[in-house]
Amino acid sequence: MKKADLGLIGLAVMGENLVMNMESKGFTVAVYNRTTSKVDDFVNGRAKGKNIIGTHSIEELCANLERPRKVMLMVKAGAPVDSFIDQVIPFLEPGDIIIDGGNSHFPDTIRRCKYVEEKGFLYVGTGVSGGEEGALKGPSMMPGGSPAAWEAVKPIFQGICAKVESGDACCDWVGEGGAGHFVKMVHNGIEYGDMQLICEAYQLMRDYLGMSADEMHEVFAEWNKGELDSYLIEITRDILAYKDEDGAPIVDKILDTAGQKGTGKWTGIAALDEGVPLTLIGEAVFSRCLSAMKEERVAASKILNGPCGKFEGDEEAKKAFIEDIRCALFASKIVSYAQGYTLMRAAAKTYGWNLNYGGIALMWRGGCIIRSVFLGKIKDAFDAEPELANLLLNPYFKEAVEKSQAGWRRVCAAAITAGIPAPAFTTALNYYDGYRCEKLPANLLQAQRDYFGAHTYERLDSPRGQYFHTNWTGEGGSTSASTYTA
Ligand code: NBP
Repeated sequence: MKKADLGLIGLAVMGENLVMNMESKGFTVAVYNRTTSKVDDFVNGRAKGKNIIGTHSIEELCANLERPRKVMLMVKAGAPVDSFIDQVIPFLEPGDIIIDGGNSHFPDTIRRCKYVEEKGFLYVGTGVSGGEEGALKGPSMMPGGSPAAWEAVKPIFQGICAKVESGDACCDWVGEGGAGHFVKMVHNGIEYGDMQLICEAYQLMRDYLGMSADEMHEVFAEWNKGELDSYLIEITRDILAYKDEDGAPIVDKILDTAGQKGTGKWTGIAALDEGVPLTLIGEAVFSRCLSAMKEERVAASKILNGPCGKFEGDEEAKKAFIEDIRCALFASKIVSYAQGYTLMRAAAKTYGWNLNYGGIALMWRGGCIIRSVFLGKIKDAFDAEPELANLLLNPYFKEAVEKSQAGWRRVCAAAITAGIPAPAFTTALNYYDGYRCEKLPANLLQAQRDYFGAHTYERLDSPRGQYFHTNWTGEGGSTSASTYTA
């Protein structure tokens, strides 16, 4: 058998399916797994008769690879990745490439890329999105790392990734070091946000409008035909129609406590580090945290009072309110992506990445969990203006928000009045109103900081960068604290 084009370590759901995908596109793949019985199960099962080489040691895996060797890790993020890097390196020659396709935290990828490059090899940290089906049929891929590795991995990655209608690949070089994993992290954060927005729409329909799962299924089916056309709206439509064995909607039987694996949290932390308001994703992460406090919430629900308002209106008014919810979802989603892109722009500056924002939208346009028609519009926006400071300023999105905002405001007001939580809808609206506010109350805040800590302030009637301190009480001296923003 000819040597393999790529060696893959980690035969769990993602690894196995990526291997099957690569093989189906004409690549030969060698595979290895820590628990080697899984290699045997795979080559004697799904991989039987295919151009897939099972190996039982890393040495054997590397010996079976064409040069430059490409060894891809699809293992649990964290220590296993470092451990495999050290196990693989002794069997590599200069120019060989280690690829990490797991959900690694981008600072780890920055560190690993440097480490592997210092040893004379190349490193790629790539986001892979789309779950099991994506891995098999075409994921969205977001590679970054050593630029010299891209030419060698490009034919494989662009061969197996998702394609949009035009045939363009949902995979392109993102940037150096941890850029690929950073973009994948923001993708996951946006996924948290999109899911939370859908859940808020669902709760308003269920609790405020008193709609059944079947009725909501119809609404999501309708929404999926328009501006909101996306994978997450589509699966929500299908979930709402799915019945348990007794014929009742299974969604009604699922415990309302959400899990999370940390990528949303990382995105929020990155935003805090960069000083970028990423409020919607933040609320999405905290909403999962609040949902996880089930027992506490059940107890509190018996103690803490507030309105449990129900919609009072005829069928026509109800229909109009459902359209308002659609508007709230759409406008909030635009805000979420605007915030996510602002974070990427800030990180690009911090880490020296030259990110292609339109290209990133294209990578997310197909194959991944947040895939949607909407991302095509984001690509258009950044293609038209690569230096666009905020998506909200693009003419298409500006108009879309303006068209949606009356309904969006009615939904936020109704949710607050009725006592139904809508943290993502409302934080998005607050961001919109804050971002378009020429004069925020931070003048008072600066006065407070200066009053208690002599932190200084700038004045409207003086040039930027000139700092003043007032002796507010007449008791302090004229010494001020140094002026910096942490
Ligand atoms: P898992 O994240 O469950 O990882 C399973 C693999 O990691 C197996 O090969 C396992 O070997 C290996 N592994 C573990 Br667990 N602990 C190890 C250790 N201490 N040392 C060496 N190997 C170890 O699999 P997955 O869901 O296929 O995900 C793979 C990567 O892709 C992860 O980083 C994940 O976050 C990412 N990802 C997953 C999805 C998804 O939808 N599942 C989507 C996108 C990205 P063993 O067989 O010997 O236990």
